[in-house]
Amino acid sequence: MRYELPELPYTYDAFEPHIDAKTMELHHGKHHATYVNNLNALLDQMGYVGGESIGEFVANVQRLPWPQDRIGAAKFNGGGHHNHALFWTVIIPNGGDFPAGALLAATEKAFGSLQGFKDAFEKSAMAHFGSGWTWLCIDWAGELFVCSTLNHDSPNMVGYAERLGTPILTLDLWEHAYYLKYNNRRGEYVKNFWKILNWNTVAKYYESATGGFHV
Ligand code: MN3
Repeated sequence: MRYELPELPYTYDAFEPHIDAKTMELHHGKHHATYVNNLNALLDQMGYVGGESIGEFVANVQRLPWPQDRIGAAKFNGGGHHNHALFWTVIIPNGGDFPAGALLAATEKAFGSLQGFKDAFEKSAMAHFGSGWTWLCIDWAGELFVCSTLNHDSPNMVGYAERLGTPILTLDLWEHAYYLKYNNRRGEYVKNFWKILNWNTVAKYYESATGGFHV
């Protein structure tokens, strides 16, 4: 079985006014769907027999015994599927509570405070040039770090990531994620992300990632 576009557990208008319904509809129904379709077509074309999770697929994409341009297409479309699939799970209507327990303690250890984390995340998102993603990850030593990646690269891509880590939170920085509503005002979009963030899910990812390093 090939990869599938995940169904969303909320409606397209669930994030108004922070993310508008039209953006959600195009983002999930067109952009994300296209990455899934392109990835599946590529796997068929290359006769790929896999079946691993999309996280495992992108982590090991460099090792595919394919021509470089095909690996590039797998990285782009596989990353597009992987990153969006994660993104949809870390947002929730009426979110914006705060981390608790082990995740809060780790956040304070790595960034000084919750506000320190938010500042670092916003700074990374604002400093990133062009399309990409901003991440909160956990590294091999269990330490949290923030980074941004280009296009659909992700921090779990062995051989591509500047600092390898397991992503537990991500924000889409592509203009298709915000341009209809925010135009060029990426900063406003990033600030409003805190209002729809699902910390409960991030905490679950944190607990699962600290059970052992896996990309
Ligand atoms: Mn997107």
